[in-house]
Amino acid sequence: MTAKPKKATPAKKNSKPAAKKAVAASGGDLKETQLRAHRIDKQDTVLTTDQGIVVDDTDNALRAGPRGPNLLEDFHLREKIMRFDHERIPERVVHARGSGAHGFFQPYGNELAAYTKADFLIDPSVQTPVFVRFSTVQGSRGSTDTPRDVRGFAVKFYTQQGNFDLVGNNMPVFFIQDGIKFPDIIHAVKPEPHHEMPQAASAHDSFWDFVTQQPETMHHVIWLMSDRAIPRSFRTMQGFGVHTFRLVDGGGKSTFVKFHWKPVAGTHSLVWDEAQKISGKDPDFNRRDLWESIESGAYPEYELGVQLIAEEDEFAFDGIDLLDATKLIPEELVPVTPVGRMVLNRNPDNFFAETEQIAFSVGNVVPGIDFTNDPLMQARLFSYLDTQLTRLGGPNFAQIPINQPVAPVRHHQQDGFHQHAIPLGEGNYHPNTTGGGCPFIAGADNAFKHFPQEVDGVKLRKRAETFADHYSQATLFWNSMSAWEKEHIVAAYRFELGKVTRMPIRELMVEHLARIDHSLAVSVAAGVGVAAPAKAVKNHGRFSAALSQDQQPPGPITGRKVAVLVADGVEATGVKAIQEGLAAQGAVVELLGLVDGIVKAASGKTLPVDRAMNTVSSVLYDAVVVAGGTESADALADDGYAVHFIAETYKHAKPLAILGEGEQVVRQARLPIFEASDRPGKKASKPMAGALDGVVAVKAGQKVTKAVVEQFAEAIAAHRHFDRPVNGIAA
Ligand code: HDE
Repeated sequence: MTAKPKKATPAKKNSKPAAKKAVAASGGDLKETQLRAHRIDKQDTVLTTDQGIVVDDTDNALRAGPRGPNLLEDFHLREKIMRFDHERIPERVVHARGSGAHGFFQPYGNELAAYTKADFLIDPSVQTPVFVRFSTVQGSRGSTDTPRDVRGFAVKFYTQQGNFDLVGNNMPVFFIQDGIKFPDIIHAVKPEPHHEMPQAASAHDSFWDFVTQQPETMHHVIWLMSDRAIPRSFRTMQGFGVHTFRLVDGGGKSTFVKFHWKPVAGTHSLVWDEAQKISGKDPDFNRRDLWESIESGAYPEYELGVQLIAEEDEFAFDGIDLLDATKLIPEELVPVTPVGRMVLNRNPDNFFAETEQIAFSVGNVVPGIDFTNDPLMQARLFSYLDTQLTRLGGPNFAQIPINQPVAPVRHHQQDGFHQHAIPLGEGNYHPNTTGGGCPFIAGADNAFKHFPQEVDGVKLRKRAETFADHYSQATLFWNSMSAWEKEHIVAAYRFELGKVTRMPIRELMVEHLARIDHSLAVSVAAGVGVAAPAKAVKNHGRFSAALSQDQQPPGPITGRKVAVLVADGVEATGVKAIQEGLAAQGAVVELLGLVDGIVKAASGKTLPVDRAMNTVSSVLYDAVVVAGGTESADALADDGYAVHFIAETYKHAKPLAILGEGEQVVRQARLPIFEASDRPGKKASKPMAGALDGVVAVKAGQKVTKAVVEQFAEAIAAHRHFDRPVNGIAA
């Protein structure tokens, strides 16, 4: 019997915007071609089993009579259930929660040709396809995007010389110095073994117990307590290779290198209260942002930079051992040279096939890039291959489409689970004559040659003495923060330690903090019920401006999300001016009504509502506009949700535009943005003029001019306005 093909429905969801197609064709196309061969296009096809047998019914199991038992011979049922039972593979033991994207990398010029023979870094005419996976570390695969945590920033470069993986993080240092401590730190931070709590959080006893017992964690932990641990978006966070690598030129000369990614969209974070609320309102917040930016053609972009250190300068940095991953080299000592850009311009077709199955490894390097003796890196060289063997079900995971190099693969490895290739011939060993000696060994020029570093030493288990200082760079970081960054760090320590149930752990942590900075320790102690510590050391006073997020360029407003609160009777001209003005700069502007559908403007026209306010939340937006119009303002002022929306926006230091009568709604929120004599309940009603602390106000009856829109756009670009008095705001 032949089944009739069902009528095909158009593949609407998969159709790509035109702009996207154009870029994908010029960059990232090698991988695109490669993956195409593996895609299964289900359009205009009939349903079959795994064996290619056409199926005539997938809604009813085969049974003996309509009310009878199932029959074992129903191969379609058996296969369907068997496949379902085995859909899950082990999640990554760390970095389980991740989001990925395709793109390309392109060097600006050939400056690095003097340092490396890695073609993809030195040929500006070549766009190398990349796949990037961003991740959190602690939580499970289904956990929230916005915990306080380190973010993974892993890039696979599909170069013509083979795959190079830069498996980095969004912080430039790591918790531990020796890989043998990795299981300990991860056990400590993961949910506690007796009750598997808390999920995606470091605020618990075992993490802080480990931290206080292992002071080498101090530098990374202060980064973790900073807003770097709650990025606004994957588009707005930096990335770091963390370890010192080597670049090796054609003549075999090595130069130490540290890799940096700098986001074009600026380096911006959430605030902690907001991050926690987002975890409930939209746990996919960062994943959605990445996906939507790419779908809309606002491609995330990062600049690759390198810090280069000559081999002979290995010991030139006082107190910094290049092999110690808990230390960074301040940019003031070694500047970051920009060498190329990475653009993420294509979303994966299938989450599991690509983002889940991708396998990164620090060990994947190409000729021209090499390792150092960093003891953290050395352990990683083993770990990634090892974990993937289990996670991806056997040794053939490099054959999974997303992991395949674009460079040809020819070797004598064979068999094992999931062998997809069909190797031809008899010569499956080297040397051979049966296969004509092939594949033969390449000449020195294009082969990977390990840097011939001299190694000599006594076998021992010992850290170098140059690894002993655990506090100076934590102090450097603290000294480099602006006032609001320091406030957020203190609040984070207070929050985290406040969740620690064992007082001795809190006390010990405060003692450690006193070795970083006394004022920091005193402020934290005051919040966690611990006595203020004695002064332990003198702050060295050094700082590095590059470490502060406040010092980073703000970036354009492309992709920032702006909510406009409207109700029936809204003054539409002002809304239109701000909507069009911001959209022209790439912002995503959404009209939020009290209910979905349309609002009737005061002019009689109708405006379409993008979303009903109760389906979203202020924490999902970067800036808010309260529209004018008496009737609209009355309705919004009467709605607790709308008033809360505004109060929360202000509390989280976000830009706020108040148009005309919209002021009434803002007054209802009791924000300290009007002159003291002008607070709610008082008679005077002078709205604030101009932009102060990110608040832009336009008086009733006045036009929303281009200058006003520009002022608001600048406030959005600056991201947050922390000079505001926000403590008294209930939100
Ligand atoms: Fe990882 N790490 N790691 N790590 N790591 C993994 O590999 C490990 C470290 C990083 O999106 C695992 O395939 C050890 C530093 C990222 O797929 C595992 C040590 C840095 C990702 C593993 C470290 C990282 C991982 C888990 C200490 C920043 C996600 C699953 C010696 C430079 C990659 C997997 C992705 C993933 C081991 C330390 C970054 C278990 C043993 C330092 C971004 O192999």
